[in-house]
Amino acid sequence: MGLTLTEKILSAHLVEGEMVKGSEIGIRIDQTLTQDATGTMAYLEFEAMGVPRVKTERSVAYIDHNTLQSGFENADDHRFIGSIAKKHGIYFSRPGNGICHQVHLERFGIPGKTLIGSDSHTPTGGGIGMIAIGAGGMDVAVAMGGGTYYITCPKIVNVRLSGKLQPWVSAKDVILAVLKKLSVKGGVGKVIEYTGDGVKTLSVPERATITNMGAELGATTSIFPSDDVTLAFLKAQGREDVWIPLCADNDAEYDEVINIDLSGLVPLAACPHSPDNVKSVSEIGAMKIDQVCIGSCTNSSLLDMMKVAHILKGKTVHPDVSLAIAPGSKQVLTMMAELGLLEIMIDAGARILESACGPCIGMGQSPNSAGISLRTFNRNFEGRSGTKDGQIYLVSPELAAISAIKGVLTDPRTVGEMPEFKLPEKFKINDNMIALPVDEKDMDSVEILRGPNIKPFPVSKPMPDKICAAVSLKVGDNITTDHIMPAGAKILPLRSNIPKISEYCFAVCDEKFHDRALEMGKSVIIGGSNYGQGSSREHAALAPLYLGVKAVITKSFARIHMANLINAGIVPLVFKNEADYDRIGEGDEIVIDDIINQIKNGALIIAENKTKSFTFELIGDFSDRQKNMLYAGGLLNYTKEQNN
Ligand code: MIC
Ligand code: SF4
Repeated sequence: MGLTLTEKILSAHLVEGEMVKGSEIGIRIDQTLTQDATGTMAYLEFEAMGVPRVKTERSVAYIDHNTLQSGFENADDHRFIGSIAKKHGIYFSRPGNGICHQVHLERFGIPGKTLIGSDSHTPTGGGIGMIAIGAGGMDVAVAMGGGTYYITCPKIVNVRLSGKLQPWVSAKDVILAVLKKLSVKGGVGKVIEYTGDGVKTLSVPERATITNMGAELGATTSIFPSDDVTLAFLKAQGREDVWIPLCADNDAEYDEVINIDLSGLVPLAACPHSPDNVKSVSEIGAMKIDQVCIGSCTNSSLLDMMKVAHILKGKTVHPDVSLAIAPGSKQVLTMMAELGLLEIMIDAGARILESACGPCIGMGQSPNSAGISLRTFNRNFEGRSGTKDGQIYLVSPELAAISAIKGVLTDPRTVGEMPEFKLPEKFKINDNMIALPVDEKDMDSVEILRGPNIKPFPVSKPMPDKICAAVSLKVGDNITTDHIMPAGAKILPLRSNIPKISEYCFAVCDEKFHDRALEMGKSVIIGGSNYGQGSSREHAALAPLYLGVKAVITKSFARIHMANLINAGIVPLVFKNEADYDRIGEGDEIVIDDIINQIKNGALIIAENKTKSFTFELIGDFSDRQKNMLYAGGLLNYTKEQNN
């Protein structure tokens, strides 16, 4: 039997376990990336490991999230990350150079390599045939130190593409169609592998849009083959030497197959407040809009900007609409200037933002009250835009641009004939904003620059014999890390200060949670299904840790968040019978006796609701490594134990 592309790359990097689906495997990591909102913690953790020099083939630290500097905090964190990078062998992409995933694709990604990043949209690299996975900062720190990265050996879903996209229908519509089919939890434990004749009709930026937003499926990652289209892209980046051809064998077997005829797709939009709440533009109708934002790691490539400029040319943004555009990288922005696209956009009245995440993470451009905002981004969780009742629709750049002109949601197919948008044969290459690290022999000369905002991370204790704690919070299904640990302009600057940032923990769901949890001293959280979906931010585990949360009991977990909880030493447990969820209320006292042995035995874990006098069963589906981490009280303690 032949192999899938995923299996080929994973088995070439396998260092522990066997390629048995559902079991834990350890893989070697070739490249890592961090961004600034998760980076400070990741580098503090890397420092704590005492490894002088990163052991990966390439590690890059990007500054792209916390670019709104309304106080000293973000700038201090940038300096800290820059100095750590310089000392320990990490390339440093300076603020202004662009969004990590866009820049990494352009300048560093290599087909067939493994990449983990402390950001959930790291799978963007799958657009050029990498196994690129989002992870918690601690896992990235370990990988930088040469450690193994562990995942559940994934099931592989084959999305077979046939046909060709109709004019003005976009790669964004492909991933929205997949989200509609699979939902935000449909990808958990799976890799989405794209094959079929339709693949060759998609350019690398289009493929990257699809793999990027595959994160919203909860998938481990998504991947495209590396073919002539990949070669042309790498050649245009002056990096053809890193290209290798890669694809699945013809007789590869998949766990699931989904057929998509690209020719049959129509413009789509993800409606508030979930990326899988997908409707066609005609279903939604000509809705009046207030704002349009174009950019983010999903749709900020030069190709996207070419399409947008074509639509905006000679027009003016509708008087009732604000249009903001954030190009994905310095390379994209310079080429936009060179090709005259920037002038067209400025002429049309677009508000040009710096090459960074910007409004995608609530760093400015929050919409008006109850405002309807069309965004080319990947997440529309409630409140993420910074306006609690903002109504965010996720759409393609084509749809966003034409709607900005018309003032209402408009089908881009009404624009008229679509010219052929060809990517240039050579991109403008200037890596002057990527600072190189010093040689190892000179590392002592580099001083680490630490600002007062950087506080040590909370230390967890080894697992107690018994968990006996009351429920401090009960939440429903699909709770995102934006609920658990919100981002945005006000809170993001506190990413290096866990005591302070924890004041906002779960504030979206219950403003009193922080005070209550602190007062209780120790507690348990009850959640619904797909708990912790969304970002990779380990702050969504570190803040609860700081607030004394000992266990989180849910109907199911999202992958990265579950790993982050274990890394933090918080026990993630799943109801055997989902009906038990309804029988537990806030304030109920939960007791799990002899928890270490119960976990060790690997069978069902018996817990008791002391307040309501009943017992219930929980699943603790952990590998031996995860069990040991939990006993030790998290990954850092475990690593220290191992080193001793
Ligand atoms: C996001 O898109 O939610 C973020 C902000 O990029 C996060 C990382 C973070 O919270 O810092 C992600 O996707 O992992
Ligand atoms: Fe940045 Fe948004 Fe992409 Fe996250 S999803 S990396 S915030 S652009």
